[in-house]
Amino acid sequence: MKQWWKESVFYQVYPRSFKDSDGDGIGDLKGVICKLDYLKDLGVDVVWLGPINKSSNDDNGYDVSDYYDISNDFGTMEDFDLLLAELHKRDMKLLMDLVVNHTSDEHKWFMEAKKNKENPYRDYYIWRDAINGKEPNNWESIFNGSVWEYNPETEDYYLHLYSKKQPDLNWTNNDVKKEVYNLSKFWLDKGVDGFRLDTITTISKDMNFPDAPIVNKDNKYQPATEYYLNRQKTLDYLHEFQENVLSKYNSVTIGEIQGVSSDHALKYLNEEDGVMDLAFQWEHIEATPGTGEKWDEDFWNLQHFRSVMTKWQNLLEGKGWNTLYLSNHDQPRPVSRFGDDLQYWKESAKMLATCIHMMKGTPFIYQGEEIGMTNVAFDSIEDYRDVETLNMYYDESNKKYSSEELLKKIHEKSRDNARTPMQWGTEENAGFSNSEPWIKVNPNYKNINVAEQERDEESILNYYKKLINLRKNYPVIIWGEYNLILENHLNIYAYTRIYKDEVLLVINNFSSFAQEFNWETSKEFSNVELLISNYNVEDKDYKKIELKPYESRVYLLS
Ligand code: TEU
Repeated sequence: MKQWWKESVFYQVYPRSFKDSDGDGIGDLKGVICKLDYLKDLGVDVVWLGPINKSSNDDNGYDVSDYYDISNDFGTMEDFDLLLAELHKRDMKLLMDLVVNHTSDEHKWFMEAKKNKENPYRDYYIWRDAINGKEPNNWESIFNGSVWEYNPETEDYYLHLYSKKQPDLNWTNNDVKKEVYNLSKFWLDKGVDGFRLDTITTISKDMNFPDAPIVNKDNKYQPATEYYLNRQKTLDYLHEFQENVLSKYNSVTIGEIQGVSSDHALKYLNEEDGVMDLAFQWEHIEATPGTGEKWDEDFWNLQHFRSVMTKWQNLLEGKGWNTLYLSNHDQPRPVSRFGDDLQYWKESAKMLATCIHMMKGTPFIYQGEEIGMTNVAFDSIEDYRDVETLNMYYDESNKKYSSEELLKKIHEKSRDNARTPMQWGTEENAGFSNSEPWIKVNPNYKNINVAEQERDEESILNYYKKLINLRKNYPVIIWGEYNLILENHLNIYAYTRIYKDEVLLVINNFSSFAQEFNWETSKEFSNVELLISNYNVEDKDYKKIELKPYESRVYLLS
């Protein structure tokens, strides 16, 4: 089925870190507006804007205190309307983040709810009494510590899966659902083109709140995802949302579906009666497949990545549609994690982009990825801002680690790796702001920045432009069926895409060594065209190639 978002390229803007227009060190909406031509020139069709509503800013906007207003940090509703108009004028679209698993504790609903047990808003949230003078159960928050926080006014506890400033909404309450419908309609009626549903697979909880089994003896609190992730009720709520709101608009809905395995995915994503158009699955970027333990050692490897990508490509063939991404505001920078951010920085950033952009699905570029921005390693915890990172560092159960050990984990995994300011140029603060930014700029901005890469024809930025341009010119890149080849190769990820009588052959060397590519195929093609490569190659032999470190090649065969 043809849908506008299947042929689009999305770009994620993290508003705090994109471009500051008013000199307060925080990115803002006018900053985004002044960079729209840059995005258009890159080939972007849709901008996904991280949360911009009023917020208590404990989790950078993912704690909304007013769904109908814009945070002062980012500007005004007039700025927003202008941004939307300027996007539409350029034939681009806008996707907003919808954060409705929880609100901020400074949202008026919660301010009311916590006053007393009779308050009309009380049931908008989830409350339980203490058990034996302690928290109602042993569930661990995604951001460390207990999921329960004591409220002295009512002498009981409220639930927060994330930080204590992010109380969870009670989706069993019909009034909550109505509020969500109304606020979504407010933005859709303004003309926004869709939503990314933040942490949507956690909206239903097991309301009996049983203790979770003890898997971590050193910790008072235990992972409890089986009681709140991806439950049947979540699907029911999403069907209702679809019926009452989304079906009435030509918008796109993208769910963040952590914890949804591929066996379950079609319930969310099948084109017949799924509950969303697209989804961000997580399996391919999980560090410790299966455990979900973010700060553990990273066991990510090509075999795992390839098998997960292939599984999703095959699963959704003809039934749904994939998102293609390696980075977002919650993940370390892909070139640092999956490539080589030193010796083969340029080659590996381009290789990763090729691997993802030539697959079947809708590509998402996270700001700075298109110039190969890297992880950052601040020496002091004082320079970190992310609530998840800080909570981990100061958590009681992590006292067993030295500060150096904790910083090492943070250098590898912290979400702040993705949140340092966008590197626009060599001027002070990388051209992000003319005053001190809310989080330090990555010191490598003099070498890695947009201005430099606009000048350099061979830059990562110009390579992304070419990839996007190819997608717009070769239907095989959008519609071709994916087939894995060289299934067990230790270092090469190669696949074909087949559409009508054309075959796209995509070859990626994931290692820093030369590799032999040998494709044992009996097929013969009379036309062989090299569409793109991250090295200068003349060679037209697509069956046997001596690949250089991190080399990528894409051939069109017919
Ligand atoms: O993320 C959902 C989520 O589970 C993440 O917190 C994830 O576990 C973590 O980022 C891994 O490092 C969404 C948003 O993308 C994230 O930025 C928010 O903090 C979170 O929801 C709460 O709204």
